[in-house]
Order: sequence, then structure tokens, then C-alpha cells
Amino acid sequence: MAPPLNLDNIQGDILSGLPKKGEIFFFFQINKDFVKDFCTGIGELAHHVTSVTQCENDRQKIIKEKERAALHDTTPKLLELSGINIAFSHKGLKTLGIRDPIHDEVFEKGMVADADGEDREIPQPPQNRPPLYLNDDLSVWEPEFRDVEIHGVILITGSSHPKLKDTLAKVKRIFKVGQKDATITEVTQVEGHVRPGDVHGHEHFGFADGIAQPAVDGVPALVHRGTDTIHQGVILLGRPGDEKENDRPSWALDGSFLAFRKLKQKVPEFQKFLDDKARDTGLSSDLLGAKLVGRWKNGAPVENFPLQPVKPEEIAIFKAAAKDSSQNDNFRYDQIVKQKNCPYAAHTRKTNPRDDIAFNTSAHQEHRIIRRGIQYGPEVTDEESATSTSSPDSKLERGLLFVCYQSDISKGFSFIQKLWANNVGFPFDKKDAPPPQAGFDAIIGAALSNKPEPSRYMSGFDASDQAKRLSLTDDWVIAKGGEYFFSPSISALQDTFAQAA
Ligand code: N7H
Repeated sequence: MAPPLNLDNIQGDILSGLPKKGEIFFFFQINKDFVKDFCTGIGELAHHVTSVTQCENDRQKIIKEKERAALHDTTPKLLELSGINIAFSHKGLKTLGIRDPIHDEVFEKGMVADADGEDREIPQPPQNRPPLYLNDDLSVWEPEFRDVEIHGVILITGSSHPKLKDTLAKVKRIFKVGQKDATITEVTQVEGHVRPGDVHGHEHFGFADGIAQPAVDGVPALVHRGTDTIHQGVILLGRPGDEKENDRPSWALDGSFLAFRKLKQKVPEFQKFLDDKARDTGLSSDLLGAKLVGRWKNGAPVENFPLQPVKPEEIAIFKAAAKDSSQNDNFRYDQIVKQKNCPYAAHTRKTNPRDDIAFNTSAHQEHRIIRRGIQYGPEVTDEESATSTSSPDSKLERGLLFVCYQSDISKGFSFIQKLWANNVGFPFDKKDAPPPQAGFDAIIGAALSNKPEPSRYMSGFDASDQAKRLSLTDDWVIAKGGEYFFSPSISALQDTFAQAA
């Protein structure tokens, strides 16, 4: 039987989230001539890896500083904090000689193979089964993610850019990067930052993010940030609720699979679409955006607030509900009114359908993920926003460095993307009456890349005619790369990874 959960031994990003203003993802390849030295480096790095407990302690310090500042009516001081986590691709495990089967086919084949397939299956009505690929256009992937073997990623978080750079320098010293006997080589690195000022906590399209997360059974109250409680094994390997609990190698206990995606967002183009279609559909641009995402920009769910509040008292309730974490994730999709309030294809409904599939069953739980993303790229410039009224053009690149954790990628990220977001037929026909086909997840749903344009659509944006379709004339989110990784426990880093060669 597995020992009790020890939060000092689990990498902090998984169950708590590394506190961050900025984050560097340092993708590396292990130098095959220096594998033994690399393992020694892992033994040293393990002492600096931030655990769940450490994340929570750091978060407490931030909360206390905010309380102190509020009491004295001053601006909170920026605390000098940093965090380090590490994860390995399947190729990385093989390079280290760690060959016990971990029992996750999607992890083993890697994201490039999962992204696009030569032998695409064409969806066959009436099941409308999607092809079982992520439907990325690999020709627009960055070559470092597509053509180069990536063995692992080091996640470095910090309260400022200099802090990130300092921590990265410390990591590079451990692995002798840049020296003759370097144990790793940088494949690429990406740096993300939370957005500034009023849009802090919002992603680049302008929507509040990081609201809905499942809480994990038995994890103390401080790290509970969610309304639904899921089994530990949905996120952690070898714990109850992990279907392969008894087949996992012992070093995999309390690790989790990390899916990373670099997702470019075409912001002026998305805004122009909303403005144009608002005119055609009679909805306001903000309401149409809320119908595509499933939440208003302030985070209030469109299921509970299907209309833009106008009276001052309604506006106050709306704003309070958006901020209140006991309300803003505590709702179900009404099965009687179907898409009247929120389209089936809205991003939050596709990716967590709540009552659209039997709620609180293991089938519901097994598709939950914990998300830890951060934005990259600059704010939209004046020049770019000026284009959104005529022919919109993202001249600069920005988007989301998407990260999620799960114990089974084929049930977590890969399932959500392929079988829900990309599947026009999901949620599946119900027996009472064939529902209008939901269409694609309006934000991340991807049609086949060799599609005749424009092929993406959704229904449900019009409450009075739920079958009416809206043509989604562009892909506003484009995958630029990514990989699947395994994030081991800290004791596994010390006992297995540091001793591997
Ligand atoms: Fe999403 N967005 O701005 O539209 N996401 N997401 N996501 N997402 C969510 O509830 C967004 C992506 C999930 O439990 C919110 O925290 C964007 C991928 C899940 O109700 C917003 C991108 C996948 C949820 C966004 C992107 C998911 C969720 C609402 C890409 C997985 C929780 C805020 C650039 C395959 C749903 C919140 C729930 C919420 C946005 C990517 C999954 C605003 C822009 C790739 C499970």
C-alpha cells in the first residue's frame, strides 16, 4: 500500500502552482556523453526543487504581505521568491536508462506524433467521431519542438525578471551549461509573464483565467481551490483513482504527467470577429465573447448570467459573483434549457461539461486536469488595435504557455482536446431529442488542417434558435509546439533519477 501523501515530496506546480510573476520553461537535451554527471546534477537540483509545502508557505507570505499593506494603506512589497520544478519526456527517460513501462501510450509516443497523423481518419457521420489527433498544423510548429529531441523541461518561476535570470543561472551552473563538459544543451526556452495592472489574472483575449480547478481529496485546505473534489489518482500516479495504480513502477508514485503547449493567440483578429458578428447577431460583442468562452471577461459564468446586467443592483451582484470563489465555480449546466444560457461549444462547457456527462461519476472525474498556464508576448500595441477595426493583424506574437497535470494523458489533455474540443458531435445525442450539433470548441477546437475554409462552426449562440450555426471564420488559437513530460516526486528524483546511470 502507498504511504500517506507527503506534500514535501510532490513538485509544487502540480498540486499548488508555483507562485509567479514570470516563468521560464527551459527545454533541454541530455548530453549522451555525460549522462552520469547529469544524474549527479539531478541529485543536487533535487535539493532546490520547490515542493507543494514550499509553494504554500510562499503563498502565505504573499497573502500576509497583502494584508499588512492593506492595513497600512500602502502598496504590497514585491517579495523576492522563486521556484524550480523539472519534468522529463519519454525520450528523456530512455536516455537515462529508465525503461520500466509507465503505461501511458500518449506520453510514450510524444506530442509531435499525437499532433498530426499521416493516416488521418476522416470523421464518419452519424457518429461524427473526430480523427484521433490533436489536429495541429505541424508546418507552423516551431522547429525546436517539431524537429529536435527534447528530453526534459525545467520550470523556473520568479517574482521579477532578474530573479528568473538568477535562478536560471543557478540551474545552468548545476548542469554546467556552456562548459566543455555540459551535461545538458538548451533546445529552446520560452518566458511568460502575468499581464500587468487591471488585466492581471486575465489571459490575452481579456478573460479572467485560473478560476475553475478541481480540489484534490485529502490535500489540506490551503491548497484546496475548487468546488469539486477529485480522487488523488486523477492527478497523481499510483494513488487511488489512478486506473493503473497497481501497474505503475514504484518511482512513478506521486508524479504527474505534464502536458505543455505553446498556444499563439490572434487577439485583434478575435476582437474584430466579435465586433463584426455582434452586429450580425444582435448580441453585444461582450455577450458573444461570453458565449464563446462560457464566462464573461470578469469570470462570471454565462450559465448563471446569460444577459448583460443593466440595473445597478444587478451589476453589483454580477461583479460580486465573478470575484467570489465560492460562487464562480459552483454551478451546473441546466439540462432542461440546454444551450439557452451557455452553448455546448463554449470553451468551458466543452472542456468541463459538468452535468452534460453523468456528474460525480468516475467517468466525469477521470477527465479533470489541473491547469497552470502563463501568458507570453507583449500587450496588444496601439498599432495592432487600430487594425482590429479594419483588417486585423497580430504583428507581434502573444499567447498562452499552457500547462496541465493529470495521471493519464489519454484521459486528460489529449482526450479533452480530441474527443471534446475537436468533436462537433460532443456532447453526444441525448435520447429525448437529437440536440443541434454542438460544433467545435469556439476557442481551442481544431478542424482538420487540410480543411476547406471556413470549416469551424458552433451552435447555441442564439437562445431563441439553438440550432442556428455561427461560422467561426478563423483559428484564433494556434499551436506552435509542445511536448508531454513526466514530473516525478522529489524522492524519485533523488533515489531513481539521480542514480539512473
Ligand atoms: Fe481553457 N480563454 O481565455 O478562453 N480557459 N483556454 N484550455 N480551460 C478557461 O475557468 C483559454 C485550453 C480548460 O472547469 C477559461 O479558469 C485560452 C486548453 C479547462 O469550467 C478561460 C486557451 C485546454 C477549463 C480559458 C485555453 C483548456 C478552462 C475560464 C488557449 C485543454 C476549466 C477561466 C490559448 C485541452 C473549465 C477558468 C471549467 C477554462 C481560455 C486553452 C481547458 C477564459 C485562451 C488547451 C478544463
